[in-house]
Amino acid sequence: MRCVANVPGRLTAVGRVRAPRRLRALLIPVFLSAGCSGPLSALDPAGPGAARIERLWWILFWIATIVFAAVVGLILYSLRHGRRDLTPDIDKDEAQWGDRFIAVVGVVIPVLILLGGFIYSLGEMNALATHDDEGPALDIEVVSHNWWWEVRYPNGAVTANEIHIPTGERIRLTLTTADVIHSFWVPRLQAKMDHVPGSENQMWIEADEPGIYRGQCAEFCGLQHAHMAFFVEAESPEDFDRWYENAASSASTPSDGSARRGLDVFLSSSCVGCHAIEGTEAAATAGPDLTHLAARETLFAGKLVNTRANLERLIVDPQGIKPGVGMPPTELDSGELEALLDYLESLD
Ligand code: HEC
Ligand SMILES: [Cu+2]
Repeated sequence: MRCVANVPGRLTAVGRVRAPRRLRALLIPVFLSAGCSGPLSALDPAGPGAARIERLWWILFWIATIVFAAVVGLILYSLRHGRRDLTPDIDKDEAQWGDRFIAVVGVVIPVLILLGGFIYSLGEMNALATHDDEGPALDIEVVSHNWWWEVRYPNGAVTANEIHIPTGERIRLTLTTADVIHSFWVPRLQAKMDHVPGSENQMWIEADEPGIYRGQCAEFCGLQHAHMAFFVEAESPEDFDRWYENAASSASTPSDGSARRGLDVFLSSSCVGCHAIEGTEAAATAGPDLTHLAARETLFAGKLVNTRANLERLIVDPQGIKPGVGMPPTELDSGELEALLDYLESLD
């Protein structure tokens, strides 16, 4: 009793009583992560790409769990039944069995498991990268910038940080960058892929159900990397078509007095040097296209909700909201500012 740990029977008895409770404590993080859902969870797939990744993840998880349990089991077994007498009086037969055991459990089984996992992963990677033979339903160009996403559609529609797609269709994305390396990642839809300076990468995305799927730049790109979010907005094909047609149309020139004055403020301030509004002479591309600004949910790559108050903050103090952002503050008198806001809010 003085020296409990040295008495084998005791040790296992103590171990047997305590193991389940300890095991349960060890499993808590496992169950917590298994319950992972939420907007950025790759284990909560909303399309066929992410579903493949989720399946692969669980297969690897269970293989690792079984191997871990087997190794721990063998350790416990050897603690209990292993030789206590370490004098080199080794029985010859036992030694031979030991060699075979090491060859099978230490070499053959690990090679089979690793090789199987490798081949299966290669197949999945290939499926995630391959496009449809008939060609994609839609080709969208995504140009990443410090720190926002420019989105260009084949019909001429240009938007920012919000990528509308129809559900149930395989959409091809062509990824390029205007500056440094960024990485496009919508965990609930697909694997991530980098935007690399000087080259063009392609990937596909597909969403099963209508919904808003959050994306995030996944390659550190400077001060506001964390505030470089975006959203994939999947809509039924009918809703998408409605959005798509409107998104390609020019901004209507306001007839109403204040918004009309706001257009003049826009065209006579620095704004016109960085932004485009289709249907006006503003055609610069240093900042997001604002043609249908009012139809967007968020501003500044997910940093702000699109409200009048936030639009005002963003014009007066962009550096206070997103320090380092490529947009300078603009000083306007209150009449000009109200008119400009009226105009920006009319861009739906
Ligand atoms: C030097 C270039 C520059 C000037 C001048 C400029 N902007 Fe910007 N603007 C940007 C950039 C770059 C962004 C994107 C910033 C980001 O999200 O990181 C932006 C973002 C915006 C956004 C948010 C758009 C979105 O979808 O997120 C609005 C609205 C906007 N600017 C309006 C204006 C107005 C109005 C003016 C004039 C008073 C102006 N900007 C002047 C570069 C500029
Ligand atoms: Cu980034």
